[in-house]
Amino acid sequence: MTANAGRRIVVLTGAGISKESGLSTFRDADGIWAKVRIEDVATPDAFARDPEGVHRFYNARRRRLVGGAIQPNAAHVALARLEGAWPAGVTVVTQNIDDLHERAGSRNLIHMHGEILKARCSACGVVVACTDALGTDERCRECGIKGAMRPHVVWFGEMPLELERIDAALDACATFVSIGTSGNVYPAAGFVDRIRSRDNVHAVELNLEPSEGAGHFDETVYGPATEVVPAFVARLLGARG
Ligand code: BJW
Repeated sequence: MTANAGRRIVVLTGAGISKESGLSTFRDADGIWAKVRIEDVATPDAFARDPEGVHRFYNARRRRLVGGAIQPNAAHVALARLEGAWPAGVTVVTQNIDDLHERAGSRNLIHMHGEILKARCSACGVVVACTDALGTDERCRECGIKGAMRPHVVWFGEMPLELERIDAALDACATFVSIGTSGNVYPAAGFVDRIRSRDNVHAVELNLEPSEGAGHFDETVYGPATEVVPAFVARLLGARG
């Protein structure tokens, strides 16, 4: 373990961390993109063309998430434990739109691709909590416009959220840990390169299999997140000295 004990950690998570909680990944053989086309559900054009179809896709995923069967797993819990025990600070940057990190207890958390349990008015920009189905009949509580409420998620071609805060966290971290992401989607896939431009930053990949950018990490551990993440956190906390 060469991570610098006592210094800031940034953790990037992707769909793989929630897989063992029962949520599908995107690009695995049984993933979401094997069942629906990106162009039909995850672009602004798709929403303009077929808002009801896009709502159906997100309503089904939202219903599952709040239904009770989907719970944080040992990997989410381990990261919350790390945040509580690491005085220099831990920032979790998640690409996931589920709420499993916060349910596990993570607090310093950035949802760079948005949150499925929020809706946003595309007319006035207001963001509201949303645990029920959305539809084109919905009226914005703020501006009153009908049909403009959309899932508060980041589609292809849209700007990810809180990039300035993420850049600041990446620039200040001593350890960068990437968990359960295939490294296919930018800008998240480029974070490891960004931190590589500084000296003394340790980059770790924890994933089921090597990601697209596996060669850019100093340390790699492959296995299910519920096994490799708790073991990694235990090792990190044990090495504090
Ligand atoms: C396990 C496991 C277990 C399994 N344990 N591990 C060229 C052409 C056109 C566009 C582009 C281009 N180059 C770049 C772009 C931009 C584009 C992009 O990256 N496209 C690529 C496809 C090429 N990006 C964007 O458009 C982004 N915006 C943007 O770039 O704005 C401009 C900008 C300019 C300058 C600076 C900054 C920005 C927006 C991207 C939005 C992505 N949205 C989605 C949908 C969100 C809502 C929803 O959930 O429906 O986000 S797509 C989908 O992919 C979702 C995810 O967050 C994202 C990443 O996926 P993730 O998490 O990596 O999942 P998988 O399935 O790919 O991988 C899972 C991994 O887990 C695998 O490795 C498994 O092995 C592993 N695993 N089980 C541990 N048990």
